[in-house]
Amino acid sequence: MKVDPERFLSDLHQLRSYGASGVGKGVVRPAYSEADLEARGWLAERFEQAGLRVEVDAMGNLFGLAEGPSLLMGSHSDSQPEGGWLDGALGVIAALEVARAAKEAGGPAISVVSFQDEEGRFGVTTGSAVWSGQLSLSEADGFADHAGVTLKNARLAMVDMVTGDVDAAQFTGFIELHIEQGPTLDTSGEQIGVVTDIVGIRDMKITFEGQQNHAGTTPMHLRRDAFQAVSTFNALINDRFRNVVTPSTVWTIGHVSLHPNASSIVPGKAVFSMQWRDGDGERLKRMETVIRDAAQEVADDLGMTLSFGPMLGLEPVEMDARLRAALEQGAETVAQGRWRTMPSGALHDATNVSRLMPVAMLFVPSINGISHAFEEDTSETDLVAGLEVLACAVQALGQA
Ligand code: HGY
Ligand code: MN
Ligand code: MN
Ligand code: MN
Repeated sequence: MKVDPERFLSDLHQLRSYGASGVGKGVVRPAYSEADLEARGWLAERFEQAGLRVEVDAMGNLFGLAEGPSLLMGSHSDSQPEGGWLDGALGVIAALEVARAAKEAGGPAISVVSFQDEEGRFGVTTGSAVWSGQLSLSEADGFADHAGVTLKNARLAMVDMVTGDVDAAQFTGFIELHIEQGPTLDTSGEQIGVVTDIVGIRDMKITFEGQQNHAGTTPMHLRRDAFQAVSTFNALINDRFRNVVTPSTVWTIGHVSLHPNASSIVPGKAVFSMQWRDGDGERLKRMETVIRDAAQEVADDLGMTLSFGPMLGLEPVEMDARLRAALEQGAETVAQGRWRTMPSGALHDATNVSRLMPVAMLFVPSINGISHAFEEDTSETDLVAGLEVLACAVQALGQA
């Protein structure tokens, strides 16, 4: 089976043109945005030209299906609000190239998918979470983005593309090529990472409500300042996590909205995202206890009302041994020792798909370890190496 690096790179750059940010190679292609729909329309055409049957489910997950039982490969093509050109897109285009090369070589059968809303405009990996039964469509429909748009309304933009459900039983497994999005491979000078496991995640909204007031006339000791509550809470969890976490545990307050968000008004309300990740499900639970207790303590001390929003959570998953062994064989053939096995600190659609079938993942380096930013990039040599490893692995697996 012979992949075509030029065709692969040209499609990768074409996909980047949908929602190009004009800064570096970055993209702005949130789920269900105009750029996302343009990209999905073009991907559907490319899937068809590759001899794949195009199916789109109610969430907007876009599939290119081979005849009969097939190995599924792919990722997502939506981006973060300030996204990199490769996050997700690499996995979709590499899968398309392997599917084309396999078809040209007379087999094995490879199907391709671009999942929807992996980047969580609405929820965490929403498209593959609904497809894998982790979430119902009606639950997902109730999710809203930061502007208050519901997923139910947003996905109406794709209604003309929807063809129906796609049955997971036709697939023998799922392999996702992705950029590492971290510094490990870039620092070690290795070209390939074969993933061992994907961390688990918890993501929930927390609200502190105090008293909106005049920033000039309200003495400090009389204030019930919602931002003070957030910053006190943050300091408290950082202190208390010390005897719960390991060096690979991460936690992030990435989104804070203050009301009314004006420099001369003591903020009366703060709604913020609390996200934490670790490879150990029990540790995620212990961290949740620390978070809830600390928030309650701060609310009591500062005279705030406290509320917790819905918590989205995914458990850590192990990669499938057979698929991983095929990727390791491909890595050795292509990268001759310049490769390693490693966990994934980022979340991926493979986590949800692992509920339905065996999954495995492959990484290529991110330059300076940067991702979820316009400057995200990977050398063409490493991109092609990742594609070659996928092709080797598919041949090592033989019939899908
Ligand atoms: O946040 C994540 O890990 C994923 O890239 N959306
Ligand atoms: Mn991604
Ligand atoms: Mn991402
Ligand atoms: Mn991901």
